Amino acid sequence: MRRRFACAVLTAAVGALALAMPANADFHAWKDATFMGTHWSWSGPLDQMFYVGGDENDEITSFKNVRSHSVYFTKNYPLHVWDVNILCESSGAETTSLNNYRWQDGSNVNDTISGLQLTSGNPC
Ligand SMILES: [Ca+2]
Repeated sequence: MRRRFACAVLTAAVGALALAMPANADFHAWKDATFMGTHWSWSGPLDQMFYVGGDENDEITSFKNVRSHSVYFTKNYPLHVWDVNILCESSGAETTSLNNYRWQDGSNVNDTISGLQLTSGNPC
């Protein structure tokens, strides 16, 4: 009985969290650690890779995915078919420093993101 109640509470909490993060919310990133420095945000396009922009390229250090859907990061843009350096961050994911992240090639993610894809689903 207690387990069933806990499960119901957890389900309600997850549901409330999903409602709190609308699909069309912006993805947020900052130039410096701990969400400091220049702030950037993107709301689209959806489901296609795009260049982060000249000022943002190779500068992102912290981020918050407040969307209800996943976001892909790529080290390079455009992404070539042989390029394995892609990360998927789920809804609610955030970090105070991308120095804690590594690409598939082993290199540090900090100050190296060039492409983003805001998905309309939850692939990761
Ligand atoms: Ca930076």
